[in-house]
Amino acid sequence: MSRLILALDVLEREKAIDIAKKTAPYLHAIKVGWPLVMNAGMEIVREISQFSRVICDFKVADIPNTTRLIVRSAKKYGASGIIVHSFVGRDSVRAAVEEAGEMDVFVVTEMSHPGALDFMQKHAEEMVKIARDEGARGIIAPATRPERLREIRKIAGELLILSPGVGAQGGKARDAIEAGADYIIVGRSIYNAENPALAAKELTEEIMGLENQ
Ligand code: OMP
Repeated sequence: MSRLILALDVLEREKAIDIAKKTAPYLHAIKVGWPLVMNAGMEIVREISQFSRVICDFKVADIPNTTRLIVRSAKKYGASGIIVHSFVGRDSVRAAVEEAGEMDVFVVTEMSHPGALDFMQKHAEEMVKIARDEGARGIIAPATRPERLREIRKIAGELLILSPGVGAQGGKARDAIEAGADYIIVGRSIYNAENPALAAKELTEEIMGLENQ
């Protein structure tokens, strides 16, 4: 079973469908966010969900009522998961989890880019706690800082850890998996590759190889 999630941040519908179809056999899920939805429309979520799990990366950061409306809409289009922020507070995360029902809610903690050190890193542990307390399915934590990933893993309990930052941002799949990530999120290194299916296949095999060591 693959532990790779493709971040499909391309802007054209046809390109997105083509890459999604070719890479899907090697993926756990496809993450669709604002860049694609703003160009191809929400129908793209329904289309891709015909052959892959789709996680809607909307990084929802709003009051509980608006959060509910966004989660309900993502569900209507067939998403299997949605990503929300927790710095807005536990009531918003709770609203997302309640509205999601069967759909998975993933909570952003410390992000993978350098700017995460300005604010998010200082509060990452509290964000993990909110995700745990409010019954989220998992969290997002940085492959670019395996040492932080390891700390976050210690307090994450049953939460799944989805880890972006492998490849273009400099993180390594091996380091993230060894630090406790359950899934790796990869965008540019796959969708910009000459052969995205091959890139996805190789990464998935690399991760599977780590499990067998
Ligand atoms: P690449 O850097 O191209 O591999 O893409 C990474 C993907 O993960 C993008 O869709 C980012 O928006 C997303 N991401 C991060 O890079 N860092 C984070 O801390 C959180 C996310 C995310 O929530 O998916």
